[in-house]
Amino acid sequence: MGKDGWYTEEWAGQGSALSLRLKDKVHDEKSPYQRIEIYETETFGTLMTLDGLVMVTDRDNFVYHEMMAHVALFSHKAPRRVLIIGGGDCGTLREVLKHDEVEHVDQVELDERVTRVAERFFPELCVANDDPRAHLYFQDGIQWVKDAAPGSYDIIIVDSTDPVGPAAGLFGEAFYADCHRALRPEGIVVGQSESPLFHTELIKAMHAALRATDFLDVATVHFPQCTYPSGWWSATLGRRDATLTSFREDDCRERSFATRYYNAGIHEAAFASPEFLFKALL
Ligand code: AG3
Repeated sequence: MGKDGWYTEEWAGQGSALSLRLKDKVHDEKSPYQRIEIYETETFGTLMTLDGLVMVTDRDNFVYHEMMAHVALFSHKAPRRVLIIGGGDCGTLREVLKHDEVEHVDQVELDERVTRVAERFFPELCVANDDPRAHLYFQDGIQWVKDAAPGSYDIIIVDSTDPVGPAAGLFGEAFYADCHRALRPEGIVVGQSESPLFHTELIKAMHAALRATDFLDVATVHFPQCTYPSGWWSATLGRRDATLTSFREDDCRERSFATRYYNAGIHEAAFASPEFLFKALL
């Protein structure tokens, strides 16, 4: 907490930053993996940071979590078995479990403390943690996918931090090759892929790595995320054996659960590529 009562995340090399006005710092710990801090902000509710980077605020996390879950799940004709790598705050898990056809979810988060802290300070993100379909493991997700039996999952969601430190391996070819093997035919891997504006090269590299590991179709979806670098965020999907151009539109329109950002119109619109990115990905 800065002396001036603001929390600021500076965006290295981008000459810009995000600041949120704070009411209070309510938690600060060093886990074996990282520093976990919780603040009460004036207008964004509770804020969680990991090693000083914004992960979740009450006010805008719904956009990210809905896009990480529903785009992939409605793109698949029968998503039954889902793997979430990371996702310790459990917001993505909550969205995945809204789908009645999902029978089994493994969530593999490296740092158990992130989940315990989320249970205390973001209880609404953790409401589904006791769902009998949810299985929480606290270990290395890269190793988990390496060890997974071929064809274990329909969907793999990589809800990670930035591609530095332990998360770096979640953006590369070796990891995607393991995902390809762990997925059933027509399975989908989706990973958070940073800012289209600030991290174009990363998105380019993810597309190349997914294609190099035999994913038939690769696409990036876009959404606003006002507390992440540049305020504009993305997720990149790779699909085995099928394209990403259609989705279960009727099921999506008639879904039995509430969303606040995602709907059928957003699903279609989110795949539209800005011209600079389209050119970068040619
Ligand atoms: N996923 C974090 C995206 C990275 C944010 N980067 C940053 N603030 N520099 C967050 C986990 C949400 N479940």
